Amino acid sequence: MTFLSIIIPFDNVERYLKDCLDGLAEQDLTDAEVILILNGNHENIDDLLKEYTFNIITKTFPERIGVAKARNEGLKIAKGEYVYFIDSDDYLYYDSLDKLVNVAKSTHADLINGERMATAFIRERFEERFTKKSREPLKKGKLSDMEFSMRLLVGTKTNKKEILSVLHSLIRKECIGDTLFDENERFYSDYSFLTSILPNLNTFIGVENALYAKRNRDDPINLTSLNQEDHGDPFLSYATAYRDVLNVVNDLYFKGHEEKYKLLKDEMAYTFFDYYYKVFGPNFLHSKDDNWRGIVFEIMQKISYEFNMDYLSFFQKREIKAFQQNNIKKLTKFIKLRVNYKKTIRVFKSRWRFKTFIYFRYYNRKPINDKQVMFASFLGKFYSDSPKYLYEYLYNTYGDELDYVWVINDKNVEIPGNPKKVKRFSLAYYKELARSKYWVINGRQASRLHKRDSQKIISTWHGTPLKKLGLDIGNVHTRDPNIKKSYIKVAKEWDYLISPNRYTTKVLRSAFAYDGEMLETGYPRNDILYNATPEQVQKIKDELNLPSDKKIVLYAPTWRDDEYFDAGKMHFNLKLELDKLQEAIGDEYIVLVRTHYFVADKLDLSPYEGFAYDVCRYDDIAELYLISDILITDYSSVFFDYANLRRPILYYTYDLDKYENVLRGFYIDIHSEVPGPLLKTTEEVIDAIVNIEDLKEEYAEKYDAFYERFCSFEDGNASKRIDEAIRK
Ligand code: C2G
Repeated sequence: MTFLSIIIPFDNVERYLKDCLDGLAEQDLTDAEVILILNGNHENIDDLLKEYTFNIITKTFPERIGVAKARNEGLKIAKGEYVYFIDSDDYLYYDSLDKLVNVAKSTHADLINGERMATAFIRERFEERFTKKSREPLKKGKLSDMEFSMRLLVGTKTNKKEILSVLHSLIRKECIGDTLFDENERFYSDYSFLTSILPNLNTFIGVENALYAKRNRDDPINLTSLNQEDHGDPFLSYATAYRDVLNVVNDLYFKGHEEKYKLLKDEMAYTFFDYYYKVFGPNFLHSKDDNWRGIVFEIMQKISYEFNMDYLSFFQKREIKAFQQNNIKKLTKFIKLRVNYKKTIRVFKSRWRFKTFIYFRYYNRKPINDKQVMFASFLGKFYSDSPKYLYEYLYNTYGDELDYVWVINDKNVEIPGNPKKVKRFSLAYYKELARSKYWVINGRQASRLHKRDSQKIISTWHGTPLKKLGLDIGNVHTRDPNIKKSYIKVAKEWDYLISPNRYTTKVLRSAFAYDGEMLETGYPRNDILYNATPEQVQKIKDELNLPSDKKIVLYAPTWRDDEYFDAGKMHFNLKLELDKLQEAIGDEYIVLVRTHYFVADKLDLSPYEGFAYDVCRYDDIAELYLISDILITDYSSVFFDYANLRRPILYYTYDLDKYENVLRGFYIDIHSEVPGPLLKTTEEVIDAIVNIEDLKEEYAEKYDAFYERFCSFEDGNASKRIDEAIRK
């Protein structure tokens, strides 16, 4: 006998479905059937399904039939005593479904449900969000079973806009009868379905700590979910749907079952009010569209009579009364008062908010200096990369005709020409940012900044991508699950994006959804690789106090998305065994170790004095390329630049499988297309260095092809070409 039928409509994104099925696999599904409705063409799904041992029944529709019809198809074949709906992009956490099933088996209640939480994290990372932001109880004090269940039915704490949801509820099949979802309703079919079966449901139980993760998709451009789709005016559509549901509930209310409907109405009103108060109120204030304001005022006015005023505070009551008194002026005054009060408190509580406030309200209203260019490289950590070389070109060409500002956190760093130096996120930084006609940056600007219309952003980016980037990454393993959205938002503000080769042009367009102007000029940071004189190279060595009788190996690995202390602060485990290396090649070579600029750990290389040198804080890696004879890297973009020198490159890829298949994935086939060997152990690295001449020969042909594809735009004049293109 099947106890439970789990119905999953699957539309797209296999990796989301994997999270969903992985969550189910952790539940006890011995007397359950999983009904997967494949909605649209999915060729490779069978391989994924083979990974699971529970009973999966699939039904395929080659065309996209929509969630409502997919669920109906599931209902038609469901044999379980209970039905459970889960969406294919959502997932369960711990034993949440087991908890519901246990209650169902012991009570046979009509509806048993748990809590839904919205999150952008992948399943593997959900715990961090959950444990970091420990949840407050939904309502203080003890709730009755029915009260708690109604509360869970109505809204997720993090997604107030949802009115009623069938997700994460075990519903007795008998109570559903022949009721189906309305297939003409694209967004709100849950509402009519639930209100239709409500009269048949008498016993409700809400279960604590049974969590269901409602996924906020991480890429709103390519993978929009129904929830994230444009519903037209969000408040209007929400308020209209709310009013419709309310009408149905009111109707039922007067036909009996007072307790049930009163509780439901109160819960709905409570969530609706919360949305009104937090999101809609401020929008109402700031909208410039009086017509819209009039329409929504009217809708809110009707709804305002339904609120249970007992739940509201003194200030909240004032606003609702203003609706009831049809007094839009009074309402606007009240909203203004509370919004401004809240803003002021927030601004004075946090330093960065205060500075941002000054930036927008004061600096951004002053005139722009048309001659001013502001440069920043790697978050103000270094004087380096393409911004450095573009700056030097402009300074040498135009001298004092332009005004220059450098964002540099260590003001002792020497910069030729004495530009104004500001520390990132200092008040002076905001002031100069607001005045500068051009911002030259090599990464993402902070998403809270907004350039003015006449300001121009020249984004040089910082490397030919090997590892997948931005929207092209599958699951995001970093600390920030919303990183994809931030990529899109930030790239929209760029006016020029610099590309070193055709391949990068294509990648950057897709990774950032960028459709602005692309300058395929080569990288300013590589100009020096063509222009440096032997004297300049010797000077770099001398300044670093390196022995002149040894050859130099530069070890420059990248960072790992899943090794972090906090956002942007990464760990690095040095896996290259320097003792072995020193013993084997120490007579002939020294090693420069340079971790990625995200890495926060400090290296202790003191045991290898005279052999290994810490160059992590050295500003410009291009200068390190120039002095080194061999590069060892892994998945870092450094090898694309280094290849301009046509010197040997070794890949120390000890964690290749994980990096390639779990963390990122690559754009090119690292196994066949890179111009050097992939090495897994220190011994292999030693062997490669000892036999470097043979390797050079072995890789000569591949190196030529690689150079042609990735370096052929470079000739030492990229900065000049950028200047010309922008001046034009
Ligand atoms: N870099 C460095 N030292 C390292 C690694 C990187 O100075 N040990 C610098 C190089 O200039 C490199 C740039 O930082 O080109 C970007 O580093 P990647 O390791 O490629 O990693 P990431 O910052 O994630 O950028 O399109 C490029 C990608 O965005 C990768």
